[in-house]
Amino acid sequence: MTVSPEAKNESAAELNFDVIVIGAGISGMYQLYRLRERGFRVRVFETGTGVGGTWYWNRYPGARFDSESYSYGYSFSKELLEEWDWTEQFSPQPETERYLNYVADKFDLRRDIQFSARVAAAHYDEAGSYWDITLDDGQCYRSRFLVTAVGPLSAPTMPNIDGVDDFKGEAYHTGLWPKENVSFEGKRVAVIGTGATGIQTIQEVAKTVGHMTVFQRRPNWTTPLQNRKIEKAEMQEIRANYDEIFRRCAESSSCFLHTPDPRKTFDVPEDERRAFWDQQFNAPGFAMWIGGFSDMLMDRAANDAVSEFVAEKIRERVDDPKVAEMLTPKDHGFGTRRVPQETFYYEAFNQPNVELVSILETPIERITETGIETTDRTFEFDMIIYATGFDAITGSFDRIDIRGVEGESLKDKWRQALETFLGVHVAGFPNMFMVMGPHTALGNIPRSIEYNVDWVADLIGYLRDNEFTRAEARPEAVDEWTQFVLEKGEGNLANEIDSWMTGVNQNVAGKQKRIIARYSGTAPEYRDRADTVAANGYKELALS
Ligand code: NA7
Repeated sequence: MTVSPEAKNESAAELNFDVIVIGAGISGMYQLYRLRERGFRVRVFETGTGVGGTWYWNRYPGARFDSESYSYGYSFSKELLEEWDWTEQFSPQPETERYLNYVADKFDLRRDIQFSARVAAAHYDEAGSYWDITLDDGQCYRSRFLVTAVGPLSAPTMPNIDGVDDFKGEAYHTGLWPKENVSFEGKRVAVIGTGATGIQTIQEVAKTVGHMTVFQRRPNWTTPLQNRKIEKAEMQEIRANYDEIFRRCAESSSCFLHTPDPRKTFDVPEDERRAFWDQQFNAPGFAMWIGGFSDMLMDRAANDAVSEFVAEKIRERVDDPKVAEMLTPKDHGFGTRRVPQETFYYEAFNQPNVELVSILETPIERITETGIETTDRTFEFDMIIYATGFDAITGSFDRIDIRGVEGESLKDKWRQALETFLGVHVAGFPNMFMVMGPHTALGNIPRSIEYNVDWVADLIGYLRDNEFTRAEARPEAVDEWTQFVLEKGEGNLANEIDSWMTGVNQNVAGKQKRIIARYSGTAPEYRDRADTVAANGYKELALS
């Protein structure tokens, strides 16, 4: 049954579902599983034609995990852990997408997921205490609760460059990459953007491209990924070790297998310090970033020192000193933006068919029918790849017309001030719960997702068991949590830099100023606080 727009104000007896979940990525799939387990009637709306969210959309060449595969899958099902073999330390997108499809099949999730269903609007009805959800094809559905599982990095943004729509060749945004095979052979390809996505794309496309021109605005610090195959025997060992792996993730500050070294940079003698950095730099994954000295992101001199160490590594690998200089960040220190992981990224710039253009030196003036014009050159291309990122953290919310009590718009509210309770609740938006919303612990995202989803499932279960139909964060709880998040962000050098992590996107109107968009305390501290809220009967929420 769907609710006609005219029938919207009828009684709550007209509820189509207990809970509507937006998004069938890692969060939405698990939320569905948990809620269905408790007997709720759930419907998930998903824009794509398949499950996987990030790992459905980001099928660009070279897309893969930067976290160890076995620390990044679901941990909730022993059976699933028994059955699934990861074949690489850092799973490539096709394998991850297969994994998430396997999960969907195993737990029979698809029957409650409506694909090709983009949620256009979600309006709260105060009289009936329910949410009316409208899809972009006009269908309407009503549910008591709304869970947003929309992802912090799922609203792709094109660059605000004149003529973007004029180009007549092939054009792709990495976050909207087509399912069909895309060939680069013999083609003149432009890549705009050198974030984590651009770097994965560039190093992969370089393998087969005719000629590639990389348009770089600000370079990023990177470290070697050190990917390798996982053989069957090693997978058996990993499997036997899962309890320990997930325990380590749970105890670490950002849920990664890596954890900061408690020592301070300059307390360690220089030789030892360099040996430690060498070891971390050459270790797989985020060892250097997440596993650095404890003051790396708080002490400017410590940050300068580690940055200089990584700069040396760039100079060692890039043949042309001018190109090496261009690839070395000047405007931010190591780790203050998300550190992309690379495999032969720098070596790509030693290829004769790969060129680097700094658009800080020679800005792009416009995109034309046949290519790109900078202030000093005209380039002709067969293909332009936009690796220009996302309207992060709040962007996916902004793209839905979400309205709470008295029709207040969430987008407008957050433009005034980003305030949440535990990153799950927003005052004035009763019965709406966010998984991986702003101000939650992100870190190793699937680990954080599992915690968030369980917490939300417990809350919804509690509301049903106690016959509450309305739950809203109390203003004082929102103030206190927001204050806590702001305090936790103080002194963190990452919060002084423009990046998606600080909510800045020059391509989106109104997102030019830095905000504290993420919770930067530790995950254990986050869980302690959220656990206490639940254990004390959700006193921070007004329940009725
Ligand atoms: P990022 O990290 O936001 O990177 C986007 C890149 O695109 C970055 O190099 C930007 O330069 C560049 N960009 C964006 N807009 C423009 C315009 N208008 N002109 C030129 N260059 C531009 O996004 P990613 O997709 O790489 O990664 C996002 C996260 O997803 C990643 O951290 C992982 O956690 C997964 P800038 O740095 O702004 O100068």
